[in-house]
Amino acid sequence: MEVKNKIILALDVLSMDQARELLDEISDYLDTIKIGYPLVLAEGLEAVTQVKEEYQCKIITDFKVADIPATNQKIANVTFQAGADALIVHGFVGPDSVASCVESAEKQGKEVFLLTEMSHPGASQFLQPVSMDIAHMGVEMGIQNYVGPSTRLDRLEKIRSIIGKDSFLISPGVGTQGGDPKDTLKFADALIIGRSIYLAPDPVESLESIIDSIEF
Ligand code: FNU
Repeated sequence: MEVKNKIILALDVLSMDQARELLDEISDYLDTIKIGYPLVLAEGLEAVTQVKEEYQCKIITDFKVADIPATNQKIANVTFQAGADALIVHGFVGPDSVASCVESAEKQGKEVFLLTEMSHPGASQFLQPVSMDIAHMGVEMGIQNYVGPSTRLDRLEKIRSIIGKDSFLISPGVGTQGGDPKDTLKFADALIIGRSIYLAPDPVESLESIIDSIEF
């Protein structure tokens, strides 16, 4: 996946009005937007369809899918039919659950991102002990796309070494959660950024300064 300016916007606003107000200002800088539960639970899955059509961008749906294979497959099918280009899937549920999403994606010409380790402090308790195993599982399954934390660069580096240089790794946790954009891009292909942009007094200025910090 190609990501303009190496920045994926996490569109965690709670209405389409807020989404449009933000995107009308900053969509020129972006071609990939991540939509998760906040906006979809507030406005329905149509939010995915609408943002994609109105802003001509790729949509990564962040549903962290983590159910049995049969249910995962239904979630993936419905999400891709709504226009999502990619779906973030939890790895800890095991290869059969992940495979059902991969199968759905392949049938529809879409993509799956495998979530290895999360970026928040609590991820160290249960997820961290298995996150490298999840990355290895992804490699064994032939998965191309991964999510890993910008808040623990030593861990992100390890994930990159497991998945290899040709895999595509996107990283949340930049800005508000403490991750540094430029340092994260030593290991990741693109950054996921939400609050540092949409809560900024001037989202354009914030985005431009992040882009400058990456380039220089
Ligand atoms: P911001 N997100 C995350 N950490 O933060 N999908 C993870 O490990 C992960 C995620 C999402 O902090 C989070 O849900 F797997 O405001 C939010 O949508 O920049 C975004 O990444 C980070 O938002």
